[in-house]
Amino acid sequence: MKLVVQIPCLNEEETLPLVFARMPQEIPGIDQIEYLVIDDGCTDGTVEVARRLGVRHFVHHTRNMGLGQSFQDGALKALEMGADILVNTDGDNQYPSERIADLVGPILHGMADIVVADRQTHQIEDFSPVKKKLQKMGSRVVNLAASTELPDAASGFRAYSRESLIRLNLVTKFSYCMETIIQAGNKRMKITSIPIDTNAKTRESRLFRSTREHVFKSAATILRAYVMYRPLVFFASLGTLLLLLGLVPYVRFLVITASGHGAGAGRHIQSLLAGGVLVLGALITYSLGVIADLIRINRILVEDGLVQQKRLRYEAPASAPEPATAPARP
Ligand SMILES: Nc1nc2c(ncn2[C@@H]2O[C@H](COP(=O)(O)OP(=O)(O)O)[C@@H](O)[C@H]2O)c(=O)[nH]1
Ligand SMILES: [Mg+2]
Repeated sequence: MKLVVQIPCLNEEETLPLVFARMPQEIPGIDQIEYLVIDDGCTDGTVEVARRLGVRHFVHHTRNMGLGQSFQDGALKALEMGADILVNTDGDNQYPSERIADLVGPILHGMADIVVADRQTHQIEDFSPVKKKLQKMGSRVVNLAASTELPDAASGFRAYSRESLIRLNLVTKFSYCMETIIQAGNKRMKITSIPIDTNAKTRESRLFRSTREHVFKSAATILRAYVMYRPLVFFASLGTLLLLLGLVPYVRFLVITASGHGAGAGRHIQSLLAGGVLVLGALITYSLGVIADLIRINRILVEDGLVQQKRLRYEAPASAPEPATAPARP
């Protein structure tokens, strides 16, 4: 059983030694632990520091490509390295490396495909009350879209089984955290969570410059993932809302006309127009839902092909059957 611990890094020379200081050397049930650093266009000494710390495997980006792309490239490299389990942790020492053994436990015991560490954000002193609320709300929306019950959907400290890496196909470049959960949930993978305490903050998050940017980008990612997996629910809800809104002025117009005030009805032509536009909007939205659902079906077929390709590429071919011994000639 091989474990690959992956650390995506954007200029982490100062904190990387802290990440390795408590890295487990042995884990029961794991025969081999390897480390993989994703150099996401680092301009400091991250790579040299990592080499000194004993890292032998790297993915290099000549320029910064973002955390989402870094995760995806690292996951493919881990498959190439023959990882049975991949653990992702951050280079800023936010997560407790010494808990990796607990993180991989549910996968080792066949109880989960993905394990997400719960940072218990309500307890983190560095998080403002607004940030705590937003984290909770974000997790709730992700859980709704993924049919999961995870307390901390934005945590980057996770373990993935080899099978889950083969089946996940990510498309967002910005943040993979939410997308992996929504996709894994919709693909009926088993995702569990273990509580952890995070380490003291070493620096500000570089992923988001402000809370507003964080909320906006996360909401966009969740919405896109939701539309991708449940287009009919999304467009049918929106269409029905428009239809109901459109019926209000229509009904008003009909009531006025039916009540016999013919001259009055002529003055309510705006209601007819507003109703017409909204009902038309509803019909267009329903049609978009049908098209999006057809695209979803197409995506499933494309993904099936991708999964087969990954299996052929990364899974060791089953050993060839022994050649049958030729019958002895008389
Ligand atoms: N901010 C940022 N982090 C990156 C990028 N590529 C890789 N990383 C690494 O991703 C991890 C998380 O980044 P961080 O700024 O700590 O974001 P946080 O998860 O909000 O605390 C760190 O190990 C970074 O070094 C990138 O393009 N931007
Ligand atoms: Mg961080």
